[in-house]
Amino acid sequence: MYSKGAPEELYLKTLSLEPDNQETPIPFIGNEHVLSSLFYRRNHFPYPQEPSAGFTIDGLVDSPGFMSIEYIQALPSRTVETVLECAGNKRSLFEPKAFGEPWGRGAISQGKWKGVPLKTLLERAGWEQETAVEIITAAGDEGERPDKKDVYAYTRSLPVEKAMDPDTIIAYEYNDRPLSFKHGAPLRLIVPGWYAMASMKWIERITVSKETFEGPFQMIDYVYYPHKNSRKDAFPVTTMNVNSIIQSPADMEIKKEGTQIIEGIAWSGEAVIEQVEVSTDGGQTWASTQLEPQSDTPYTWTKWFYEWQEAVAGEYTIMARACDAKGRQQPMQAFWNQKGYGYNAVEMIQVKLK
Ligand SMILES: Nc1nc2c(c(=O)[nH]1)N[C@H]1C(S)=C(S)[C@@H](COP(=O)(O)O)O[C@H]1N2
Ligand SMILES: [Mo]
Repeated sequence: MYSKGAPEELYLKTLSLEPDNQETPIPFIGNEHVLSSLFYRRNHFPYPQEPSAGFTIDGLVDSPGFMSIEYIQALPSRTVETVLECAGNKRSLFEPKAFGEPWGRGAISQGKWKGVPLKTLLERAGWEQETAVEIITAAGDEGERPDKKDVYAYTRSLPVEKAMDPDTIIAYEYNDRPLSFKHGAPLRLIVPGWYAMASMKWIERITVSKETFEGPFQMIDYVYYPHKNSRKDAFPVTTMNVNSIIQSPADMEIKKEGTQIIEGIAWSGEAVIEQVEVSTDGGQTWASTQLEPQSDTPYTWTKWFYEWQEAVAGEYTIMARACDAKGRQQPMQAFWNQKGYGYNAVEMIQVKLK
């Protein structure tokens, strides 16, 4: 199923310009690979001046050096279709509110990425797999953080296990076209299953390390702090939670009574979506929806539909809840955390039928 609007009639929803943060118009997108021009944008800093035409690989490797884009494109490629979702997607729905970019439901998109498995590149460089603990990637964009004096480049690490996953790739193409600059060209990491802070754009350096990396983008940000004024019980943000969006009707929409189609998408970072249920009576009773999976990959979203027969005039609370093949289900209450990550409470909207 393809988007409802002609692509030239759809636009991103702007949150900020410097840095550039914009949402995908998610209610109008179907099961397709989202156009690069409609793919949400999430940046911590202004765009890098001159992205490098390859990256340096160093640390625990036999042959440190520069891997150029030409070298990488000549290696056997791998293509993965996956959702990227910002960990802050739906942050504005938290109660009490959480500070940060006030994302609605549009900090998510999906598409087809072509590149080379990170594993292949590590092997080419002769990495010391036995001693390696983490793979650190550093990008070309940098700036000040509100909580620190120094200038930081966007840098994060991946545990060796996730780095070794054949679907963790360094991508140079998106939807059969060269990757666009704003989405990380020439080379970006794609880490399917994890929230997208891990999918580093504009890669400049890859370092094989025997120590865990402690930069602010994983020790301060992208950490769940479950309590208001303390760092107690903190743990890192990694895999995407099972989640769904009601695309139509819109929240607070007024419609004519009669049969209604309720539709949306559902996804999970860990397994395929097995079931999506809808309630039209505020959660008292639930009905199964019809699923239209895009493919058998666990990484893309699943489109779902429900026909609400002969609904009569009144005000209704409509809910949707997804369940994945690992039995993970959306909770009624979101897991509140200071920085507002991973919101995945049961989707809830209200409609008035006349
Ligand atoms: N170099 C770099 N990579 C980055 C970021 C960034 O600010 N700089 N933001 C991350 C975050 S938080 C997200 S959600 C995704 C967004 O990717 P997109 O802008 O292509 O949608 O990129 C990730 N990779
Ligand atoms: Mo993000």
